[in-house]
Amino acid sequence: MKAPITVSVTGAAGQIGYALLFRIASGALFGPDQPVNLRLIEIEPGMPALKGVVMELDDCAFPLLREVVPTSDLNEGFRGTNWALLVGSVPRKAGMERADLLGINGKIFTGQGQAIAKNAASDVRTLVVGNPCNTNALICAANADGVSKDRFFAMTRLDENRAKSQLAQKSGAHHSDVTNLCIWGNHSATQYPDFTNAKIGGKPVTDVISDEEWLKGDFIKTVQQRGAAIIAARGASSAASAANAAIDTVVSLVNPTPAGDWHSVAVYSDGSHYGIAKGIMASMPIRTLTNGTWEVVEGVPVNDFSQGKIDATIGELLEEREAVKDLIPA
Ligand code: NAX
Repeated sequence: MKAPITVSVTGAAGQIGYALLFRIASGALFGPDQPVNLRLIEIEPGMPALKGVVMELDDCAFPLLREVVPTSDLNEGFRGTNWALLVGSVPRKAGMERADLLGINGKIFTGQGQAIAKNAASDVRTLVVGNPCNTNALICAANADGVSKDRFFAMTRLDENRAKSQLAQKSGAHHSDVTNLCIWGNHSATQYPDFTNAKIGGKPVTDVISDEEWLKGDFIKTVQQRGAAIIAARGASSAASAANAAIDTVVSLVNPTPAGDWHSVAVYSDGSHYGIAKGIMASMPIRTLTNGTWEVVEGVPVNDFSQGKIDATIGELLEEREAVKDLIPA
């Protein structure tokens, strides 16, 4: 029997947590022969609900699930963890400015970064889902002294999956035939779903979908605004699809990327790729080499239209960093 992999999840009693934990416990991250431990982190008001979630996990009697630790203590929550999935954060309330939200959530991620550095396993990798996820991940990485920045990620996979689904529906293809779809930049309404390099059944999207006006207009807008459309329809924000995207992200970071393809995730920019500024967490085309190593895919063509969109979303990330600069140690 393999040694268990420990996964910590913050915001574990929230709606994404509820859609995520049962899939992790049933083997969706690491396969059907890999035991897992779960360390579930909530703030005090969330602990009663978390107790109920743990009772349900017990009642599933998952063969792969070894240990479940519910806690509001960050040191205990990140002890020995191999994967930290940071889902919990404070939602934006009416009247709250974006900068206020950045500041409130930013403080959560300084403490979590420090606790990860102090307690996690030496191979820890951290995926931030809680919004604003790129800048939260930056704060977390900057405060996790001694943990390499290439071990921090922010989730843009939901946006990639949404974009693939839209292209599939428009073309009549199956979404699994859509490849090479990169989300550039921020997980926000400025993100750029790059259709210019995407393929459907191995052919450029622009050869399959001749409606360029739709690609440059409604397609991008639909992907950018999909979260708001889900809220309008469901009365609650995306949860199952967000949990699914978190699982897809980890699976894609653990397994080699199929030849010629890439996946989207925000990584720490060292300033050497596509002219993207150093020191922000920006989504780019990523290829996983082996479990634990990845690289930015080089040479993806960026035309003038794409460059304008990438500049806008990178500009927003730089503004976000400026708004939280006090939380980022030099
Ligand atoms: P919920 O409000 O249902 O759950 C959040 C949970 O986090 C609550 O149980 C709360 O008690 C807990 N929490 C708050 N502060 C915490 C802290 N400091 N430590 C531990 N737990 C804490 O939100 P949910 O729908 O689950 O969404 C969670 C986050 O995901 C939100 O920030 C949301 O904006 C973000 N999303 C990110 C997406 C992405 O693609 N990156 C898409 C979906 C989602 O919108």
